[in-house]
Amino acid sequence: MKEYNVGLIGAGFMARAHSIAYAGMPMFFWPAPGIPVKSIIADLTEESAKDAAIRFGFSRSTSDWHKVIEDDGVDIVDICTPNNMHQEMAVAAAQAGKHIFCEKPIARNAEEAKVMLDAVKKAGVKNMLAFNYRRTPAIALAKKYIEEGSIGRILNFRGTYLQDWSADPNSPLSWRFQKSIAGSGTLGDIGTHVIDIARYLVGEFDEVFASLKTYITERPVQTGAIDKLGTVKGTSDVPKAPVDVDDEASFMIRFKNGAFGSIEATRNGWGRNNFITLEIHGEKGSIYFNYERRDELQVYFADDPGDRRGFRTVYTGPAHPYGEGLWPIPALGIGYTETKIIECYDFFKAIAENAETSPNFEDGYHIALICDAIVASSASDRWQKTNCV
Ligand code: SOE
Repeated sequence: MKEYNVGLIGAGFMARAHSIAYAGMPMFFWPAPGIPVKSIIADLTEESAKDAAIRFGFSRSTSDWHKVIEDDGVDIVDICTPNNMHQEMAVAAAQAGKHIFCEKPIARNAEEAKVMLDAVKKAGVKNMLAFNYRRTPAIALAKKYIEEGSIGRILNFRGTYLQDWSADPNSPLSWRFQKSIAGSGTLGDIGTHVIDIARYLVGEFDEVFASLKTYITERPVQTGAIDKLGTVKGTSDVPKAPVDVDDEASFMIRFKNGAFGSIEATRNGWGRNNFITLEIHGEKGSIYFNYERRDELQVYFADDPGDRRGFRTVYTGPAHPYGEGLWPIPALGIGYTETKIIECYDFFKAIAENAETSPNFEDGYHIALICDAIVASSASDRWQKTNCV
């Protein structure tokens, strides 16, 4: 079985999730499409990189990410850094002929994303973005229902992604609140996950009408680069600096196929942790999903006899997409980790079979175009074409 050496850049919580996926993938999916070998990891300092190598199981470490890309033995470069680094790293990796797995969103804006897309196309390397939620078996099952025509032509998509980790004004000004690093706030960070799912299940966006809001306009300055996602609080004696990204992104969508949609995303919704919901209405039925009950998909069929109509709950398990590789009986529990393991499996499969990856940098570029249109719509208070072709 072919081994693929992985070079990982970054050592935060996403790097941890990816490292677990590399270790776990062949344990879940066997025979594996390839064996990930955790070869080298890069972080900001020699000390933190070494620490990460021990913790995440990499053979070597470096404080210079270029070394990961220049390493002849590395087959796959995995980018788990803040968004402002994605373009430079991905272009360098593509030029070195490495396959690329990159955290979402692809970049700060569509211009950067286009440079990345051109680079991977030119180099002919595999490229994938870590929009992991579409790999939740229940969402993959929703896709199956839709493709089979079970709920008919899609009329409406309603999506939410609600969190509360930034609702406290004293949670510090991490890179996620700085436009120069993140590109946008809630929109790029979590809104893009639902945009990815909407494109996956319904289709391409034609135009958007959006409202972006910033509720907490300054936050305590953070010392150190570690992204604690609101778990570390600043205090009133810590100086504050401005937030220049959105806390909340709400937008309506006209899909190219005629469906209508809406998405609301916030990181300031007290009481909501990772509340991704989807409600999809078709001409013949409906689908509902809530990530906080992610083993379940709710489906409703209008052609059920009148006295039997109602949403029914399907518990995902071995009979469902990816189920055979996961757990032997339904409802043992899909978690965030499983979605990352499935994502890793699909990426390795695409490499081994020389097949197309999904979502790839082309998808990422389109999502970036959509985000740019959302920003423009919010500023102009008008519907905005996405320019996705
Ligand atoms: C923070 O909002 C975050 O870590 C996102 O960056 C991830 O993409 C999401 O999966 C969980 O929340």
